[in-house]
Amino acid sequence: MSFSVGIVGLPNVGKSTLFKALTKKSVEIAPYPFTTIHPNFGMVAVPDARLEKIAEIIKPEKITPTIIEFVDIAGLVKGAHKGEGLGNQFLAHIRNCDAVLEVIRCFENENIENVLGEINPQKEIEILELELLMKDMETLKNARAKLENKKEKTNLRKIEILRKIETEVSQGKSVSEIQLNEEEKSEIQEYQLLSQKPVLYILNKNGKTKCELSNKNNLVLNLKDEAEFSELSEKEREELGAGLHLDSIIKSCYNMLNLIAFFTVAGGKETRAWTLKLGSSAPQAAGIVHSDFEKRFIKAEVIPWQKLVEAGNWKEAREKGWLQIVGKDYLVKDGDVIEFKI
Ligand SMILES: Nc1nc2c(ncn2[C@@H]2O[C@H](COP(=O)(O)OP(=O)(O)OP(=O)(O)O)[C@@H](O)[C@H]2O)c(=O)[nH]1
Ligand SMILES: [Mg+2]
Repeated sequence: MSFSVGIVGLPNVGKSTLFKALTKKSVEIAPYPFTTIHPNFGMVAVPDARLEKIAEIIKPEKITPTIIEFVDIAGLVKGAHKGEGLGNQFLAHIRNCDAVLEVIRCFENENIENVLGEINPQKEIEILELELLMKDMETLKNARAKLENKKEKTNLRKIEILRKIETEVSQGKSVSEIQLNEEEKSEIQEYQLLSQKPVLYILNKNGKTKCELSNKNNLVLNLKDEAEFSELSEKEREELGAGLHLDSIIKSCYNMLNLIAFFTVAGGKETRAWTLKLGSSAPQAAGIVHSDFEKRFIKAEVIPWQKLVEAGNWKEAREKGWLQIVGKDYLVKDGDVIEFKI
């Protein structure tokens, strides 16, 4: 299981440039709108200093980081929910993602068409938000109409929930901003509503353009530099004094998805990081390592990664009594090193 993050924004804002910097895949990047039509998919290793530290003491044959998927999606324009531009198809690709990176154009360059006609992050965000909201309205309406047509009493509660959310969305509220209880959340889960997904804004800036966003989760970067620097070796970057910020993007995505990492050492052969939703149990973690393991889970040995590093190896940790034996109810913590017993 891997989590995926969709790269979204108006045409010609630098989405593919960001994708290339993150994934090192060569994709088409051009100074005209709608260069990307079909989505590009790429897997990226999640940087984690803890994995390196564990590997230093375990000295495995192999070190495997956990991964996150990025999807470079076609540019969206006003009216996309009605099929303008590359419209609906594009919205379907966002639906399949767990979180969204919105690239906002803050660089000036008269040779690269600015679809908005000006640099205005707030306005750009409003266009994007409105399209996602309109699409969600449509999804909610269709879902409700379908249930109403069936005339089954069991649907009454769900219809009520859909109507409530529809009303709030029609007033311009993102689904992520609406207070929902567990029942409501679970009733709408199947629709994968677009405005419910967590968002990180990337302000793509160069030169002295003033570009700020208050009270939104955002990073200010120069994506063209990031893409160019990502092709250099670490030594070349040092000489230029060019820092890369891609790690902070990847980590921010990880955090906004409420993900945690746990580690396995496979008896010393492979030191590996895995991704888990915060609040998952030990058997669920086992199921990520191997689909069979969730059912066959009996117990597990667990140690916080710092403790393992301090002990120096697994055997020593056991002798010190630092390994905790846990059962099915144990909730995995970020940074746990786990050995499953099946
Ligand atoms: N000056 C400058 N140019 C940039 C920057 N980021 C991207 N560009 C250029 O802007 C143009 C569009 O970049 P793309 O990455 O193709 O943009 P996109 O958002 O994927 O565009 P579509 O796929 O058409 O929606 C290219 O010519 C890039 O080289 C930047 O930070 N500064
Ligand atoms: Mg593109």
